[in-house]
Amino acid sequence: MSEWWKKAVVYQIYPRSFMDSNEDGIGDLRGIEGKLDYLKELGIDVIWLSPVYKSPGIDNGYDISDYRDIQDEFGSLRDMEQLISKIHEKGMKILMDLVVNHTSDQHPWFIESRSSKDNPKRDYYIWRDPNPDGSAPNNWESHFSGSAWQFDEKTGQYYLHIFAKEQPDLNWENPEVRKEVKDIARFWLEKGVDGFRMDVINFISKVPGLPSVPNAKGLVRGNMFYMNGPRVHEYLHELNEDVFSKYDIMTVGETPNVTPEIAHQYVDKERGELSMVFQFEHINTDIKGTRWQLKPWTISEFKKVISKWQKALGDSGWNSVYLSNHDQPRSVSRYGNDTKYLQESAKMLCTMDMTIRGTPYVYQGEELGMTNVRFDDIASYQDVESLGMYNDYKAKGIPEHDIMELIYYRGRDSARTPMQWDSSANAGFSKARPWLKLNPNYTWLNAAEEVKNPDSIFNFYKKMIAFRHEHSAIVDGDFKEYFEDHDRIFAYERTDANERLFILLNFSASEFTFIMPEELKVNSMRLAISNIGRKELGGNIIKIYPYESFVLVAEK
Ligand code: TEU
Ligand code: CA
Repeated sequence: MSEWWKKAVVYQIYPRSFMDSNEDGIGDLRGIEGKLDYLKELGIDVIWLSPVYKSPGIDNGYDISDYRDIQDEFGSLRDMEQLISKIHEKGMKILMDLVVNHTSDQHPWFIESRSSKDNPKRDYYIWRDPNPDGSAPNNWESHFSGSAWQFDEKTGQYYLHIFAKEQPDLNWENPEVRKEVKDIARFWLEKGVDGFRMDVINFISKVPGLPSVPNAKGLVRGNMFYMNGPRVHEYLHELNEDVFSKYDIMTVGETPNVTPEIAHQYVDKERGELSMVFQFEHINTDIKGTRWQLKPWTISEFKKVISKWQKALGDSGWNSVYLSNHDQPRSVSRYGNDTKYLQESAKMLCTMDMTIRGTPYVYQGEELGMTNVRFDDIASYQDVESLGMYNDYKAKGIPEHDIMELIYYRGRDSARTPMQWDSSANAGFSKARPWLKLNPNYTWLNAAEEVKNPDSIFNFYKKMIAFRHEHSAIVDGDFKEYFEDHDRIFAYERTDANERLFILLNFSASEFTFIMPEELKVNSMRLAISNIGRKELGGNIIKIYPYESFVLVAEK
């Protein structure tokens, strides 16, 4: 199989917030179809859709009740087939989001499973007796707060849910469950989709006995007992053997808590599992354990993690490259500067994403420099995760102000505010009131403005994507880091048989003089990209501007 995905640039769409075509305030498939030319113009190769299957929407589609049909709000199966063929007609590819660690509690399998202890589907999920005192089988905490176990009156047992109680975990030890998953994958591959993003796929194998986390006070996440569990590689290899390997597709596994060593086990070609994974180390550089325990972010730690992964994967295995998605705050607000240096810092981050080794993912609105939002009160927030934390922390007596600051800094809704298409009512996203409030900055930060402005963030993305497509060293070249100890600059070289690229990124708002060592031979290189309109380097002693980035090229 060709490894076309190594050269591809992927764009993630969060369908609810992308474009509404029928005036109900919710984005939909026809809305996406109407914007394909925008994505084509940007230079995108692959579109990944967050889940659009039938779902009660407790976790915005990550709780699926029918894997073979489309949620009414998004359209019909017919619309989906049409979208797939339109995407292909325009020379792009499409990935679906396969969420199979858990289903919705409204999935017919779960409805049957909970109906009686001897129902044939009982064993599709993870049921356990209560402890003698009636308490939950272990001390695991759900990612969305509270116990990971829900007691079911009818049969007197608890079921496991690592996420919301409406998202019961599937029992992958049951071969019938694995067969169902293969059938679902085949169903979509036969419809022409070009691969899958696989939700929390490293959670599917639980340690037998489901032990409590030792020495814990109260509830804690049982990560060590279900992340990268004992049979996960067996299951993925089986899926690959029986299904994935029969198609020319790509697969990207969402895998929190992986090190490069663990990632190799998922993505090295000879393992026959996945094409690549989303690791979390770089985006967890501002937290201590869970999402809500913050620590200060430093450029030094961030670039250390990025370069560790750059060095570890590439010759064997493959990286995915991303700074944002629907679960993360907006990248420019987090790693750049979303006020004074919005333009410069968004373009600097883009320069990094498009020049390091791996397949880059652009999250909707990132190409415009969309920023985090601050709504005044909790009633404006929708995300099950933020609301779960809010109620939990309220009950613990944490002040309202502190909780809201956490949501502003880290909540998922900032990434989910509707796409900002133009400056008209509701940002051109919908004629009706959107399901989640807009970021008020849409009046000046929007696609219509940026598409026509040659110096916009959008046009910089377009230029960088084209640049990436034209330079083989970005895909295949080595990665070599310079000035490792510098606390503001991240600099590296990408080299293959044809060319040598040198990239410098200033991750800070400071301006300073920098001396380029002679051995870098920068004066014999061409300045190909600058995010501040620089025309030349002009020697070895350079004044570096806030959030400046540039790319130098030398042909061999
Ligand atoms: O996310 C899983 C995940 O581990 C986190 O990013 C999660 O959002 C949580 O915030 C950890 O603090 C995936 C999906 O991307 C997410 O949208 C879903 O809510 C989740 O799985 C459950 O399907
Ligand atoms: Ca709609």
